[in-house]
Amino acid sequence: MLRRISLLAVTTLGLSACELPSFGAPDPASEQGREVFDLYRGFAAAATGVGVFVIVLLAYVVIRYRRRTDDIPSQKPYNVPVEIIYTAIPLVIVCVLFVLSVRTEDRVSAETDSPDLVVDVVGFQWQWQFGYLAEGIVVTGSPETGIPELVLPEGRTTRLELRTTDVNHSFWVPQFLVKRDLIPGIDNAIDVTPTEVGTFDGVCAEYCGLDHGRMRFSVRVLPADEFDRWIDEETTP
Ligand SMILES: [Cu+2]
Repeated sequence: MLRRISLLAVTTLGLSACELPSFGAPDPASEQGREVFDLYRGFAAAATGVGVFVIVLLAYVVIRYRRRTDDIPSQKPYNVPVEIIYTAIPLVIVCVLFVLSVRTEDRVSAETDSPDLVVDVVGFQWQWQFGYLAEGIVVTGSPETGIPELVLPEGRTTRLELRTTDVNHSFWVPQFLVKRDLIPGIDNAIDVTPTEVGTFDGVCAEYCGLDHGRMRFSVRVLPADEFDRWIDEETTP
């Protein structure tokens, strides 16, 4: 029976490692998002594998040792080898997940020395402003102009410099799977390399007052040549 349980556990873990589902995460639309997506799937697969293994063991114990006679089963208090195993295995799992997390965090937070584009992202109560300072383009959201649009080139790395003029906000595009706070007095930045052309929703992810829920923006990713044309159009008087 134990051999069958181990076989089932190994099969479950093996299967989950081969064809990992998304476990509810959005499809990543950037290189950095892909890193987070893969890490998340690894975590979810490990948790599922451990969960299934525990449930199988519980079911085995409940069925195998159900009360069939009035005899009290063996009450052996210690089993040192088993205790070592069930302490060591979770430790190994936690260490592996920890190392994978640090490596992913390093890659996602890495800032290239030479970004292809720099956009100054300013959050304020309760709108966003996107400034392409080198190109002389500024997009500001307002109740009149509607949700502001951040236009980015596909396949190029854009540095987003994140500032706030009042309270804490947080820049979050769910399909980039990366979120970074805008904190008064702190210069935060993230690099994003979009891999999908399309339009994606963005929101403020840090409660910042009355109209926080309306502090939205959209991101339009264009193929690089179309992006260059967009810059030309925007800068042509
Ligand atoms: Cu907010």
